[in-house]
Amino acid sequence: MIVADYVKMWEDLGMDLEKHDALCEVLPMAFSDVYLSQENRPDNMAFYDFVVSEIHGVRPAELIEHQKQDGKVFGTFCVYVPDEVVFAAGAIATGLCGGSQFWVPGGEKVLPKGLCPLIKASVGARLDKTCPFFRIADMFVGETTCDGKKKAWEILGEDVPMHIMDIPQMKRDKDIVAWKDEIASFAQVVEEFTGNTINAESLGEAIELINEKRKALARVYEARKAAKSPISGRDALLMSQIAFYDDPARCAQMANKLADELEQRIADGVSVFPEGTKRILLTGTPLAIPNWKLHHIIENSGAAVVCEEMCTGTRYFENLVDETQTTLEDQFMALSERYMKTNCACFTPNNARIDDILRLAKDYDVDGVIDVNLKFCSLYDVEGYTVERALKEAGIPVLGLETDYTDEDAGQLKTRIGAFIEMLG
Ligand code: BJ8
Repeated sequence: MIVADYVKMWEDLGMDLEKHDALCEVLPMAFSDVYLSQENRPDNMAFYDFVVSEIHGVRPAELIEHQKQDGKVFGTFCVYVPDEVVFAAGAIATGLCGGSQFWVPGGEKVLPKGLCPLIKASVGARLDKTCPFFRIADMFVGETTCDGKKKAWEILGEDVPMHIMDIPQMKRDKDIVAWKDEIASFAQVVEEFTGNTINAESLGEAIELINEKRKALARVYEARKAAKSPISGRDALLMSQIAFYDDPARCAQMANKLADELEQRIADGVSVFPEGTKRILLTGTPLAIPNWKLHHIIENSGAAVVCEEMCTGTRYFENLVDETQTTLEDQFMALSERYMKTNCACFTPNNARIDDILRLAKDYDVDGVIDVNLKFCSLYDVEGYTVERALKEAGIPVLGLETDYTDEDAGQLKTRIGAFIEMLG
């Protein structure tokens, strides 16, 4: 990791350098273990390797440069928050979900231990001053998706300007309208905070920008459907994770380059896995960077992760926003319609997620599904019952797992995953 040039920047951000050094020491080791040990990786993964090697340097420096030009940065935690509105006001949106155990103890200083690690890590990253992204964001945008997040925002809101979006819990017509109104209110907040006006033209451009990113990510996923996998699950996950905070135009460009290479690999019959490798669909709670634990274990156990029905996966890019609307009101509605097609367990009923999982299992021709739950996420935990029942009824082998960010359960996970893969034949 090249850190020297960034120390001054981190100091200026008020970061705890000593603690941050500890993170900088472990991350490259973990990355090299999970990623650089792989063989025959696509050449275009070099970009993503570079981003990780300077994870707290390059993009934070760009965001700070944007702020120097009077631009604002909004930090978000959920795929329902419409980035389009932020970019339409000349601001930048960046994902902030924490995916490392390193930040969890910091979160546990103010939150109960029995809470999902994603929330604890996100709060800890801010309060412990060990992540530049959490220092840079001028405003945090929370949502009322789950109880843990909803209450954690109250604590984070004491430390940083916070706007909360009130997300409906059902998807009736009136809920789609309510989310449209919530998006319109968010647009007002963004306008006031940035001092910039959002009009139909700027919002239309932002809608196209984010749609292009979705299409590029979708191309990479499309390539993963090939019988000979041109990319490992780990590498595809890394692309998805980085997409949350990279510049959207560059994200689309790099994902398209990667997709070009993968399509060529498919044409040439190149695979990163031996013939007959079992294909796994992962479904469940998101895997925020640098949470690579399950992919690493699954792929080291002789199977391939070919798709993730997760927010760090298909939920992030499936469905485009209608680009044909020409008034703000209609564009807000188009945004609401697209975002409400995403199927998170925070909604009830959530049958469409079951349909998604069955569809993806078929499209990606999987041999089995691993349903993953982050410890203490009761939404996905309860929904696991319906997910696993539907898969069994469809004759698709399924393994339900619960885990967190520690390595404490790695041995047990290896045993269970190994047995599951063996059972696939
Ligand atoms: S759309 S999955 S990003 S809410 S934080 S719900 S894991 S207990 S992250 Fe999420 Fe939006 Fe839904 Fe996706 Fe559970 Fe943890 Fe809550 Fe979580």
